[in-house]
Amino acid sequence: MTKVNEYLKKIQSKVAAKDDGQPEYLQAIDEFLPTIEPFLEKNPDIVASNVLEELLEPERIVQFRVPWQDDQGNWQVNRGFRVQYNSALGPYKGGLRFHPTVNQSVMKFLAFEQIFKNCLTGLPIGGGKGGSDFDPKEKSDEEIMRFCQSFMMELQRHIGADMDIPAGDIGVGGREIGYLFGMYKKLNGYQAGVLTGKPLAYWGSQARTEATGYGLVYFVEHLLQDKKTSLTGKKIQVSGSGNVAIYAMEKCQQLGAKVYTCSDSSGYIYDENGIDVKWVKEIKEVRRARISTYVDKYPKAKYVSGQSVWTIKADFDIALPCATQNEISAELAEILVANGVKVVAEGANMPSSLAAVKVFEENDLYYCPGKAANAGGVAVSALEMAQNSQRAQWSFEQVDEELNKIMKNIYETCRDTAYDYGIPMNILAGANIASFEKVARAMISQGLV
Ligand code: NDP
Ligand code: 2IT
Repeated sequence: MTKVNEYLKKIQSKVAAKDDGQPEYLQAIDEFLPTIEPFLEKNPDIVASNVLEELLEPERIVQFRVPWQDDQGNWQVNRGFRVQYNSALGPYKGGLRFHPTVNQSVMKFLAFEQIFKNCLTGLPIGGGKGGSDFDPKEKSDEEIMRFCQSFMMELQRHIGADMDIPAGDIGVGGREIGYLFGMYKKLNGYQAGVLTGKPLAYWGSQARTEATGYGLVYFVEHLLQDKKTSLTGKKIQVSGSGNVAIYAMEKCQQLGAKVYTCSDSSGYIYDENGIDVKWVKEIKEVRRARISTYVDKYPKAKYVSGQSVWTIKADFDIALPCATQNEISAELAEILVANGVKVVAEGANMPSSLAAVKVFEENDLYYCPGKAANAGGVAVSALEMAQNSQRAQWSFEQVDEELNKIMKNIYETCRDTAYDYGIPMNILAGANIASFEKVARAMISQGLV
């Protein structure tokens, strides 16, 4: 074992001992640490500084009680979180997730990934994440409003336009951001820049709704162009049917690819004629209904209840997981490989298990990790902050063009960094090394704080 390898193992076991019982967080760390080994070998000053161990400790974690009243007058209580992980490159920035599976482990893995993702955008933002184990499903608008107001009553004391800027994630979209913003304003006065993903009327950014999905597809298009091909005619498999999935499907179709699948937590749709994205928008954004109702309009499409979309055995070129963490196990990854998939690009955060990533690497797929491929959402959030500071609102075309440039830059940074370390097309290692170097050097230059 080399000295660096020994050092990494020591750090890994320290974190494992301290954060025992946080499997998602430990998974993110286990995925990260081995990939930076070649960088540490060449940069002994970073090892000597022990900045890595400092980086693995979140700067601050806030946990709080969120009491709210349901429509029947019952008192309900949920748990709220904000993980302010790292501010070396700017104020904490990252989404809020409302989902029953939210706990400290999930919040920490998301915040950890966010540090490196935000760094890759090249914009001045640190890493954070927050949320609650509140389940927005089947709640009335009034219940959502009361919950968001109570959540913000506490969160407001920890955030600020130059301090920590939340946005959306699973279960948090324009409606929730609106209620959260209203309560923040009541308590602190109007500050446009305290949340991103705001509706356009009160200074949200054009193209923020589309940004994660569009950005994901731009990333894939830049990779394909590099390999002398394009999305035209490609067969695409998508999971999820929320914000990221919808706009990924839309952009794939605009660029000439055909999308056959989408899903929600109840089951999946396989439409041989290609998914009708407008109809999915109607189902999910307007009716807030289940994806099973897709077949009401397209009775020839197949709906399969209770199964993962990744169990489908058919010809596909590209897989875009856009639902949630660990949706692809090693077994499902083997099916993707057998289907002929050549590119896996993650719209979701950590949708592939560690064993699945290993399967992709062993079979020479182009594996594009979430922290690189789904950075478009937070990148446009940072552009929203810039617009809010300027008291200006840019056009859709201007934001979209900037988004595409940022995704190209992220792709090239990952590619070139991997190449420099003798691991060509290891986009995961390229992403981790390039962003770790920048964050670690910023931390060292700011001293032990
Ligand atoms: P949405 O709430 O809009 O949609 C989430 C989708 O994923 C729904 O179809 C949902 O189905 C499905 N899903 C969620 N949890 C589960 C689960 N445990 N099992 C199966 N399916 C599930 O969220 P987003 O589209 O915003 O987020 C999707 C992913 O993209 C997440 O991993 C998020 O962290 C990531 N992401 C989001 C960004 C953004 O800007 N919004 C930016 C970067 C990454 P159902 O409705 O049945 O729950
Ligand atoms: O995972 C993510 O990058 C997001 N949910 C978006 C965060 C943001 O601040 O826009």
